[in-house]
Amino acid sequence: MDFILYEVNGAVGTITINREKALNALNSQVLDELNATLDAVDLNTVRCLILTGAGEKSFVAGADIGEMSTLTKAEGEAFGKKGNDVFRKLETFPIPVIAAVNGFALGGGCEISMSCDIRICSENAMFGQPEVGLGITPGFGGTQRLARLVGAGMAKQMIYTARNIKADEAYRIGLVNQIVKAEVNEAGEVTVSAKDALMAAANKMAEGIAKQAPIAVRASKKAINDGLQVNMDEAIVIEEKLFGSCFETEDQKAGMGNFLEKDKEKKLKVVPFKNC
Ligand code: DAK
Repeated sequence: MDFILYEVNGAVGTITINREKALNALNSQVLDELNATLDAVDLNTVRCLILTGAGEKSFVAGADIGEMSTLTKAEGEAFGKKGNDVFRKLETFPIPVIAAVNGFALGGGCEISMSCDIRICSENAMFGQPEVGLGITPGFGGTQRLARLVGAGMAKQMIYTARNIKADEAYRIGLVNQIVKAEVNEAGEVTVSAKDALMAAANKMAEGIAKQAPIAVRASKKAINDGLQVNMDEAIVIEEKLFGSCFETEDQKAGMGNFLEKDKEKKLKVVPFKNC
């Protein structure tokens, strides 16, 4: 692969979009390689994914404007479908995906982060949907996912004005869950870079997820995702069915059994690694 790196550490897989010279902009090849990487994730061992961009400056600076500029209508539709298919694959991926946003997350970059379950970012992160300034609408689900995450009013303001927002504002409106700062010593020297601190925090969160009962985590993701698409009466039924399905797992028996036996040691050993 030219533009995607994939690394597995224990139960955590990290996908890095590696096109730093173009600020990790998404061209067709990046999308194809990302799609193939997701297909190749070994779900028997990997319990949580991290998605990030290479370097310190940019997560993903959007879809590749150079490639898009010459597209015909049919090619534009094909490009849009390619992006939407892989974004949807991320969103519905059986295990959680954490976007570790280092720097720019603009246009398609903001949109791909919103296809992930959780976003954490570095202090220098910048989010935005600048498409209307380029004469297009957000095309990789931005109008839909942004409105669902931060509410219609804030999404409309961001999209209509094409204004980029910094990490603190993204945090304030609920677009990101956490901002991670570089570590600095008393002399003011950076001891851990913003990117390294971000990846350490993303890994800590991913490992925390990977330690939980995997079927219950997957079922929770499905319940939230599917439930948000329907009304509350139907959503509760979705939750009931997924809740019920947990009672056929060894994790549920071991997890509750260990609690009742007050066996914390056993709980740690048994629950996380059964029934993946
Ligand atoms: N595409 C291609 N190349 C990009 C790029 C992008 N989105 N963003 C940056 N680059 C490239 C620059 O061209 C430059 O390349 P060289 O000139 O060195 O060869 C290199 O990355 C470094 O960029 P800058 O020199 O511009 O770096 P600065 O620090 O000065 O500025 C910046 C950083 C992020 C503010 C600036 O690069 C910028 O404004 N980039 C564009 C951001 C943007 O507008 N992103 C949204 C793109 S629109 C669709 C579905 C979805 C979409 C479209 C269609 N369909 C359904 C059909 C999605 C659209 C978008 O994402």
